Amino acid sequence: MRRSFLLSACLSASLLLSSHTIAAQTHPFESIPVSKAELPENVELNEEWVTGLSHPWGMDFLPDGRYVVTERPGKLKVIEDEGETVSEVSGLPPIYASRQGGLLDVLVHPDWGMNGLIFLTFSEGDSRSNHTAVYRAKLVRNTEGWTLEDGKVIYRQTPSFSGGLHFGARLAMDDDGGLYVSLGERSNQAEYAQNTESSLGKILKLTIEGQPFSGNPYRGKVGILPEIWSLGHRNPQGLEWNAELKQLWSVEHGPKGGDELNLIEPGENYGWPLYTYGRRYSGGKIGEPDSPPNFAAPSYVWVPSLSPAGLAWYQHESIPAWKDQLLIATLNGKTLIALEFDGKKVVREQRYLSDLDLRFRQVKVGKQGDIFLLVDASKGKIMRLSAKLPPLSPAAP
Ligand SMILES: [Ca+2]
Repeated sequence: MRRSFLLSACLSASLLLSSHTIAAQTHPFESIPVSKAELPENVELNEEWVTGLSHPWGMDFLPDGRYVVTERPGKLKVIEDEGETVSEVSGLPPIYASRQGGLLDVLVHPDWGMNGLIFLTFSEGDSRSNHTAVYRAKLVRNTEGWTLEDGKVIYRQTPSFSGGLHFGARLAMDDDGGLYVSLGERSNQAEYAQNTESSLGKILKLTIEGQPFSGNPYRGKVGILPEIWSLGHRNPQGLEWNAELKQLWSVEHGPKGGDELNLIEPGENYGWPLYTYGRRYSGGKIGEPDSPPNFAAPSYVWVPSLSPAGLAWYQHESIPAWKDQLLIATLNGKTLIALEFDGKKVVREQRYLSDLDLRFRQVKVGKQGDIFLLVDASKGKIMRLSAKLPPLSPAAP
């Protein structure tokens, strides 16, 4: 469905609705069982696969068995030799690293072996005016080491402003080569999530040149940015294209008691700040909990909030307990969540690794089914979960 909402209409709608009250602790997902769980029996945890990272934020895989990882203060690193060697990449653009901003996500183009392309999101500007930017460059290794070449900003979020919060910004790519970017609404600019002439609080679909993708739902519509894929987001920090299901999934930091999992459909409005579970962190009311039919309701909601910041589908055979489940990294929740589905409906939530007392920024699943967990701390690290090798079978008599 294709819809647009003018800012003024949205503001008056929210004023009209503000006299209603909501019960902050009730939501339609309360009956879904939630439990703490031990790691599946065949899973081995390496708590210190790569250490010495400062606030690792995003990670992706190079096709040759290497890895790239971002550190929010502004460094990009290549991991080689299965975690033994970590090298800094030179040639990054100027990054405004302050509060929640800095170097954020990284995505390796599937044809990296041929075109060398990677994409980065980062906060650009200064304390007076800043925004999320999408950067494209070639990641190459020359005689000096790893470096970025031919780099350029291919997209800038608008409007730029003076905050330090809710930059987003994850990257994902679908089978058509469409580049999705999840962008936050910059916190106290919540109404911009409904403003179709701004890219605050939106998920975009771009070409690798940063232009609106050809099949986008709002192309050719007056008063709507053609790069918008979906709108009404607060701070979506998890985004993944599921190539098997042909679905785009996102988690976003909601208000207090309103973190959401969303199945992202083109042209849908996910409601923020008009329709949301939860309340302001200051305690005040925001929107209505129940979405009317022309808004997309979340697939799942966490009450209380856990700050979901990254997600990855597990579709490998090597850890059967998690097959076809959605893994979610949480910051304040300090847990790795596995959601079990019946079709598109969540039917069970299990929470792992809670006893470690660590903030998890991102979870990634490698091509062999290994799981990488980015631990958010100034002395941060990447943990690795792998299926244990089967015991050697006894020699035949
Ligand atoms: Ca929502």
